Amino acid sequence: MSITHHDSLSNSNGPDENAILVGVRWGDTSSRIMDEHLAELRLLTETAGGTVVGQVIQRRTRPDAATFIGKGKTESLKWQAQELGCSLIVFDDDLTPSQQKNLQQAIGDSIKVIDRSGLIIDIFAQHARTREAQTQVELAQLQYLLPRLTRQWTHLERQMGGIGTRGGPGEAQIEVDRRLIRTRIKKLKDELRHITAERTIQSRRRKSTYRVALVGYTNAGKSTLMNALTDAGVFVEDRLFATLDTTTRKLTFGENHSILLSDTVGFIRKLPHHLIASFRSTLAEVAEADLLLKVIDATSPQAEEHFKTINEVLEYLELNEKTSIAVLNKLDAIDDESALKRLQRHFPDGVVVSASQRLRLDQLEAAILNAYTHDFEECILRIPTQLAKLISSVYETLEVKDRVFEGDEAVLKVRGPKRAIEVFQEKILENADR
Ligand SMILES: Nc1nc2c(ncn2[C@@H]2O[C@H](COP(=O)(O)OP(=O)(O)OP(=O)(O)O)[C@@H](O)[C@H]2O)c(=O)[nH]1
Ligand SMILES: [Mg+2]
Repeated sequence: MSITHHDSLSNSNGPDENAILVGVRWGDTSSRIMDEHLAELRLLTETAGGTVVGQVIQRRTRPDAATFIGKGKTESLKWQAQELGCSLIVFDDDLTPSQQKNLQQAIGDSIKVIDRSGLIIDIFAQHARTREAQTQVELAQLQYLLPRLTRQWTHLERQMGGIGTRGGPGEAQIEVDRRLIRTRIKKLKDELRHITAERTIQSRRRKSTYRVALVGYTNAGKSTLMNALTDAGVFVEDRLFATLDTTTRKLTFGENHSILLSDTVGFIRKLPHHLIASFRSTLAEVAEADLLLKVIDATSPQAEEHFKTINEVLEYLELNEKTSIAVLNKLDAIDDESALKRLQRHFPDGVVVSASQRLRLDQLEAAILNAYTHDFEECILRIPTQLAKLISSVYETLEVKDRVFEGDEAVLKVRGPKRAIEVFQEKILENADR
């Protein structure tokens, strides 16, 4: 079984798909929040290649077990979708496999029903370029698909293709049973383990260097900031999920200090858990970072919610305890002074910058340097004097505050990055074992 990957957005979009968005206002959700969530869903739908022609908001206290929005509402939704010439209905909330199946049955084969997770996975499938990203996306797709694989669904897919089914198993696999998909899932997991192992070897080589990772909501400006700080030339675009891979570059500043900076995939509200889990190997740089730069689009009315989302995803990855700096980006585009003030109150230690206009980047570098030196340690290294090379390498890397000789050992009192000291300690032990 294989997955079709598309070379460019334009030829993967196919004919325009008109879409209706469906949002449910639960109990205390304000209408402003609802509008903002649907605006984001619209952006997602457009990113996937659809055109939004209508939206439906329903008030509910809890989801209907069978159809999520209830039988009556489903009927009126069907009617509206037909009136507007839609081929697609997108739910802002996640549907259970059986809700999706029931809705699809009620609405009929000519209009496809998908949920937010299905839409996001579809966008990832369109944007995946490297082998690693493609493997991770395919894994997430198959895990999403597995409980939804009914005759109904496969029949639909054969008829329609397009958003929500793109990149999924194609016509040749329609009769393929669940066991085949499970085998494929296992193979993809093995492949990812392989990629992760390679990455571990790579990262061992870089072990002594302080690591900083950019994290943040999609479209916040992480890649632009990466380029501004390191001239990495990472692809930047005003679209969601432009970056699906990790790029790491060296950043040198201050008195010969160098760190590694990584840019990686963005987060979004309700990011499907399958997708986060599949992207673990891409997110390895985040896992290994000493410092996280949480990049926030300060022009967004949702900035605080975006920050919450970043933390939720990090919590899911069990990386929420890491030292971090909030970076409020797009300073040049903020016209509401009071909004900025409010944000600054919310993030008192946040650094305000403009990545694209390269404003106040020196303040961000100072904050990074501060966190970096905060991580410095002082300790005593005892090195046999015949290891002259190792001793001179200590002098090159660390600050040597004091030196005495005891027998045939040099006793050095050093200060420097924790990681670098640890690497020297390991080397001394290795030599002692010989
Ligand atoms: N006005 C303004 N726009 C910015 C700034 N930084 C980035 N942008 C724009 O914001 C959009 C997204 O930038 P990216 O750097 O691709 O954002 P990202 O966080 O890497 O996004 P993904 O990779 O899609 O998750 C682009 O259109 C950038 O030009 C800034 O400081 N000011
Ligand atoms: Mg990016």
